[in-house]
Amino acid sequence: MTTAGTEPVISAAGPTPSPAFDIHAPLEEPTLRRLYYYMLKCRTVEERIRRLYRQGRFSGNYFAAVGQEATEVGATMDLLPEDTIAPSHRNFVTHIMKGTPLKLMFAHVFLRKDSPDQGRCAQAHCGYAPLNIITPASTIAAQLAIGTGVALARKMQRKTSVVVALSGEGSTSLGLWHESLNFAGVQRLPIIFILENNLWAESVPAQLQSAVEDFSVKSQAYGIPGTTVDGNDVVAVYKATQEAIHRARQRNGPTLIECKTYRWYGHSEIDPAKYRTVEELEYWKARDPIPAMERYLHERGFWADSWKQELQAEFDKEIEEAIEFAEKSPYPEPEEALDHVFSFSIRERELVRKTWEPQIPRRGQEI
Ligand SMILES: Cc1ncc(C[n+]2csc(CCOP(=O)(O)OP(=O)(O)O)c2C)c(N)n1
Ligand SMILES: [Mg+2]
Repeated sequence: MTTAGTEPVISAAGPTPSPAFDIHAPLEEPTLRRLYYYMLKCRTVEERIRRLYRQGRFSGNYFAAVGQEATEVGATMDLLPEDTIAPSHRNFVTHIMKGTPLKLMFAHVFLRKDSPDQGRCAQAHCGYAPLNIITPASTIAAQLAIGTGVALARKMQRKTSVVVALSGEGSTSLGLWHESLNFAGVQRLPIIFILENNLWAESVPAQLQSAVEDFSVKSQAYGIPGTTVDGNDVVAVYKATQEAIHRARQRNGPTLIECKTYRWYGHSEIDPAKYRTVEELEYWKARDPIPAMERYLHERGFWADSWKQELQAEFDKEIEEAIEFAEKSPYPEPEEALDHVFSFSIRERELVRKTWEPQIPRRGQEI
C-alpha cells in the first residue's frame, strides 16, 4: 500500500503500463475473505446504529444501507490512501472501508466533538479529509460534482490516484449527475461513478425516475463505458470496479457502474416504507449478499462457521468500545459551528451579534 505523500506521479511519457485487471480470473482466497469480513462488519455496525436510534441514544437520523453491503464493499475495498471517496447520504459505512476508526464514526453518530468533522454535520453528512473522504452534500448528486473536481485536480497534478463517487438511481434525475459525467467524459478523468440502484428514491420507484431498464446506458451519452452488475454479488461489483480503477489509473478515463441492489429499511429511520410490498422486500431479503457470500466461500472450501462467530465477537467488542468512547466525548461548543465556515472577522461579528430590530419607515420619516 502506498502511503500519503509518496504517491506515484505519471511521467510525461504517460503511465507505466501494467497488466490489466483480469475480470475473468478467480479472486484469491484472502481477497474473498476480506470482502466477506467487510460486508459483515458494515452490516453489524449499521444494525447497531439503528438499534441505538430506536433506543433514543442519539438525536438526528440515519440512512442505513443494510442490504446493499455487496455494493458498498465491492466498490470501495482496496482503495489506496490517496484515492478519494465521494459518498452519498447512504454511504456512511464507506468510512470503514477507508480506515476511519469506529470510535470516530460513533462519535459522529452521537454528534460529538471527536467525530471526523468535530460534530458539525448530521449523521448522513460525514467526510474525513485525512482519509480523502468528501463530506456528502445534502443536495443529491452534488458529491459527484465535487468528486469530478477532485479527479480533475489529480489529473492536472499527474497523480495516479482515482475517485470513487457513489450515488443512488434517484440522483440521475438531477442536472449535476449529467454535468459530472459529461465533464468527466470530455476530460477523461480518473473517476468511477457507482450508481446504486436500490429501486427507490424515498417513495419514488426507479421506473418513475427513468424509462430505461439499465441506468448504465446513460453513460453512452457522455462517451464513457457503462456496465450493469448484480449489486448483491460482491465479487461481481469488486471485479467491475477494479477493472474500472485500473483503467482510470492508466489515464483511460471514467466508468459508470450500475449496481442493482435493494435497501431493506425505509429511506431513513423515520420512514416506515409503506409504499412497497411485503413480497418485494421478501424477494430481496432472499438475495441477502452476506449468506450468498458464505455459500460462495463454502463451495470453495474457504468457510468455517467458527470464523463468523469470531468475527461477530470481534466486531461487537469494537463497537461497544466505540460507543463508550463516543458517549464520553463532549459536545462541541455552540460557537464552534462558525469555525472554518466564515472568515475570522465575520465570525467575530457573529459572536457579538445583537438581536436585529427591523426599522419600519413611516410616511415622512427619514431612516
Ligand atoms: C436536490 C435534492 N432534492 C431532494 C432531496 C431530498 N432527498 C434526499 S435523499 C433523496 C432520495 C435519493 O434517492 P437515491 O438517489 O435513489 O438514493 P437512495 O436514498 O436510494 O440511496 C431525496 C429525494 C435532496 N436532498 N436534494
Ligand atoms: Mg435509490
